[in-house]
Amino acid sequence: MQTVYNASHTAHAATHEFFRGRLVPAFEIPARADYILQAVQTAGLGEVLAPVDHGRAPLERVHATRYLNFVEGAHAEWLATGGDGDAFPAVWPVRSLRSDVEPASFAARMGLYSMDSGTPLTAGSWAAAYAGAQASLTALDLVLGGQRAAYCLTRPPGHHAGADFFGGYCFINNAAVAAQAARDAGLARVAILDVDYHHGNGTQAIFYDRADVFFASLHGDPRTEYPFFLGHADETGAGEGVGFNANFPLPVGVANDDWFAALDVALARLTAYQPDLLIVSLGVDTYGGDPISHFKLDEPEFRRMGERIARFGAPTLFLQEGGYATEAIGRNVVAVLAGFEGA
Ligand code: Q9C
Ligand code: ZN
Repeated sequence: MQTVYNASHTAHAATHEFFRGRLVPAFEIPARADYILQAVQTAGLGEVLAPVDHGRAPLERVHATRYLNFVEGAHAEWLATGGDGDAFPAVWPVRSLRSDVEPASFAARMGLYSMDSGTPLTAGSWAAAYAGAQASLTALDLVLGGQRAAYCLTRPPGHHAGADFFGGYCFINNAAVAAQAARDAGLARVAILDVDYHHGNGTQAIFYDRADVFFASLHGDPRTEYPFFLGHADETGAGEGVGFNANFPLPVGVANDDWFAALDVALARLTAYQPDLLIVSLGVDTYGGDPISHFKLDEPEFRRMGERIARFGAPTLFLQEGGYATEAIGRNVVAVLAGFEGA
């Protein structure tokens, strides 16, 4: 399997993030991608390619123009208005407050365009996220060109980012950009399988009222796990999209066979959908050793995951999402990809 590697990921390097109201050392760090790249190369998974620039138009197909403009210029604005280091939001337009009028204040716009304070906006966030979207589109091209599968190695991740907000370490929703690009290339039905520990709220929201992109997600129950405010089982789609969204919230502590039982149910739903392409939001924060997540998947289960996804039988695009057990992340990601290849 070929890997498209976003080498510009290093531009996004936060030292700290807010976690449960405290400033702590950042979890979503450049070393994550370095470990994965090393594991891809050590395993001889296949060629490693650079992203090809597809421009901004594919991003505009899923994100609001005013949001993209904001993220692109945000750090410079932060510095120009007296900030230093990384920027964090601190105020949000919650219920009863207006989000239709864009405020002039930079602090207010940080809140308008975000969902949490756990996502540092750094000097290189836009450059890294933009290049990551391009890497996703390049990996999609490989699959559209006839490859059985391709892997996009990038950070920051994407699945929490909505049409007009960042959060959960995410700025541009790579899975959504790729799914929309696949639709625009003529594929009739695209399925997104999100196996990251956290619910992919951004991806779900972007396609919630559409039948042409099916979103299925296995994740920690939002009653106790981030992102808390979306990801329940009764979210089944809206309008034309009713029946094309499937959430499988699982309790803290879920391990191997229980997780795979839920995967079987999710894949059965997608089998009935008969997608032309499967996009996997590949977070490996389901690993038992993950420092911020609470499932208990053992290392051998990641190979099993790849084998099971291969048996689904669709052309498959793997996109990197979470996974914070930094030293294990490379082994776990490559186990999924090698399992897929070997099946
Ligand atoms: N007190 C991904 O795995 N943690 N994002 C927030 C709240 C955010 C994870 C903690 C975790 C985001 C892509
Ligand atoms: Zn996650």
